[in-house]
Amino acid sequence: MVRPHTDALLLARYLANTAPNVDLTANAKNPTSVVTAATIQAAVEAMREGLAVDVDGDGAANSKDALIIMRALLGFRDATLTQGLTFNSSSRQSGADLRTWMVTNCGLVLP
Ligand SMILES: [Ca+2]
Repeated sequence: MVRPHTDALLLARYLANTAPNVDLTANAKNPTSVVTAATIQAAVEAMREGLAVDVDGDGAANSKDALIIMRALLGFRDATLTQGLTFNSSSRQSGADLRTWMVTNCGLVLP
């Protein structure tokens, strides 16, 4: 299960981080998880390079995408999902389009 307070938080931290090999899992990892920080970083880098988390379709996987994923996992919809975000060059800009893309392409089960 993908959770906003662990998985989405880790994604946000890693997508925003510019320093390699930093453990960004402090207070953000499920205590029962045996996945290492290095494994998480490798997974996020693979998603970033393949644009697998380019939710808005602007050609970059970054903090904006992580925020959209976190909001969606928390149940945000429609205008609340996109409030305060800029989508100048994004191919997906509406809350409905973003949610559909995450369900279809990321396999997320959204509330
Ligand atoms: Ca993006």
